[in-house]
Amino acid sequence: MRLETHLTEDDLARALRDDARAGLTATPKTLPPKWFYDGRGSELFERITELPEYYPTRAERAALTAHATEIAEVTGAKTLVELGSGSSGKTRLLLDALHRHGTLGRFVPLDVSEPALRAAATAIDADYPDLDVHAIAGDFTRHLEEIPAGDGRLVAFLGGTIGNFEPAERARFLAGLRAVLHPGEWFLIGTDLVKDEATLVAAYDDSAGVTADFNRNVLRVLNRQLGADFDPEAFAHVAHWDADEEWIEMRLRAERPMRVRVAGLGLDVAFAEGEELRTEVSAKFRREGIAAELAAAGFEPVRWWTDPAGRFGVTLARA
Ligand code: AVJ
Repeated sequence: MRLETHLTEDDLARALRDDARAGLTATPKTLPPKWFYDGRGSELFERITELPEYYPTRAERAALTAHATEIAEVTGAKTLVELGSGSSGKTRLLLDALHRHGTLGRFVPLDVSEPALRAAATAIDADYPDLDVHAIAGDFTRHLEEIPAGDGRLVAFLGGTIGNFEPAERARFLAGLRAVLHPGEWFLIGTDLVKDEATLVAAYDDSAGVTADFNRNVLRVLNRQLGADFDPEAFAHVAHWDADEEWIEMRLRAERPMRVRVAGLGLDVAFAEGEELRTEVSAKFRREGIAAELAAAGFEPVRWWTDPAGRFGVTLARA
């Protein structure tokens, strides 16, 4: 197994400082969701995927379980690249199918959380002895060029993580990915689908409060990494469905007026009572919409599947 790091501590620290300064001085205030995922945040996310209300993980797994063999047959992939691989749970469905198909030689997980990446890559390396595991600690908005060269690559971007991008960023990301692939290589993309508001909001505001804890975790990350003095418990978790944008927004609402010192930025941030800090957008998709966005980026959508309940979509597209 090989683990290549494109994220130095310095790099990460600078990126967090830039994001925090820009987001906390903007109106309305925002923070990008990638900073949720320190060790504790990654664990909280794993717990989210097991919550009764959080259907996307199970729904995507159902779709992949039913269609992994077909994915292997259609693509005949030699290398599986996984962007934002996290714990790589669903990846095993693809690895198993490609392995049975007899074409697979290499697995390339890419993730911004090096501890999570190392754990997942080590486990897969042990369980698939004849697979070449080449892990990349990197940011899929910046390090797509670091994907090892080759042909017969299948890039998987699962979990609905593409929903964290706003439309313009999404177009940029898809075009950037298309540019590093050769014609005939493959892209497998998981997208959560538009559905009734109650189901969507419950998935982001579970009764056990795990998502609320996950949301507040970004404040703990800023406290630790930037010497900030946020009181996470003074912020209420908000999950809001924006029907025009067709995305869920997670926010943290200041329950009282606050002045927060961010020592590492030399910055004081004032919150009015009730003021909301946006911490995530999670866009929801429709079949025609994602197909059109893929086509605009130069991909040809060739297969579409959902789980039996039609909650989550998986598109296979050819570069
Ligand atoms: C990992 C980005 C797909 O948007 O559903 C889960 C993150 N946020 N609960 C999602 C998340 C709140 C998740 N993604």
